[in-house]
Amino acid sequence: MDSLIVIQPCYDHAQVMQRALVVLALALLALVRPVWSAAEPVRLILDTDIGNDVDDALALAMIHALESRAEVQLLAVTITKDNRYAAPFVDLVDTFYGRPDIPIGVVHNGKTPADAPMLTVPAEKRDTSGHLVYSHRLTSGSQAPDAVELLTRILSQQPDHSVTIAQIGFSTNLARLLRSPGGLLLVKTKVRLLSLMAGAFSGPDAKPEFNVMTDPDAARTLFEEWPTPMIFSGFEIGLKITYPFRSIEKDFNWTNSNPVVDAYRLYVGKPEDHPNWDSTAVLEAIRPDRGYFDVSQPGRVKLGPDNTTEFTPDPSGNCRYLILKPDEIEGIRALIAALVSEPPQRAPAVMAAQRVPF
Ligand SMILES: [Ca+2]
Repeated sequence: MDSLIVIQPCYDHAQVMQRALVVLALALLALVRPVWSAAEPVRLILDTDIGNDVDDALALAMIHALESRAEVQLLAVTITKDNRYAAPFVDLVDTFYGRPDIPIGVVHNGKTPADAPMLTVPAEKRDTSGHLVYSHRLTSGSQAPDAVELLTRILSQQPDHSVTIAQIGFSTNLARLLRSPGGLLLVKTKVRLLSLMAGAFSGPDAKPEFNVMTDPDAARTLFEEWPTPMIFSGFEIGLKITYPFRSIEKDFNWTNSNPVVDAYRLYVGKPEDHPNWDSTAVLEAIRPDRGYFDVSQPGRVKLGPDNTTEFTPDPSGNCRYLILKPDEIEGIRALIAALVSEPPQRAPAVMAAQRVPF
């Protein structure tokens, strides 16, 4: 008689339970966000007086590099320099970096209306056939919406407490936003951080700073009424975090023409490093958790008698300011230069042309 082979189950009750628990755990893991997934890009609005210094243009190029790395989404650019070429210049930089549809808003009855070669020359630059070297849809700021209207529309469309604003010029637009109907509540609801290049915090010898003293009434309104956390990059920060001229010379071989390089050469006018105040505020806005800088204790900022910025420690205050770490200066300079000079994700809409000579 053939022997009867009884096949026993190869698992018992405890093993069944163990496997069920494993399956359940895997299912739960699929429902939650994996810890290794990328963070959401920072939703950023850039408010700039572009044209008064080249560091705004460097900061804008850096934003495009970080957007290519999915670290930031540039929602809009609003401008506080009341010059017709400021918006076309922003437009042509955005277009050069492959993002021609970023909304642009302009100030009306604003400060510093004077023309600036770093804006007008790239905006009008043509090749030997007469075509624009840097294409742009705006030929004048008059074709762009009002900055406060644009800020209101863009903020209204965003999730609550999701937007970071980098203000790297005067406070004209943001102060007007606060004073517009529903503006304060809109900011309180939608904005999570304001990172601004403004003031000077190096002690009693600190002098009035350009962004503050150009529109002190707006700065006073902003400092007293802005309802979210604010982080200040003071004058003393960008003074040390210069942009290296050797980067202008060596790091842009991937293109014959770059509007930011043109702007640098036109504005600086000689082969030297240049303070890069605005890029530090933008870097902190997009990468606030990297520890590039120390930050002060919380406090409040108010205007002194000569439009200096006076910081008073206060645990309930919404202001802090950046403090340089001496050992980090060279690293931050190199990082910013690498980002600013990074090629666009998509091919730039540029035709061959001569670089702007000194
Ligand atoms: Ca600026």
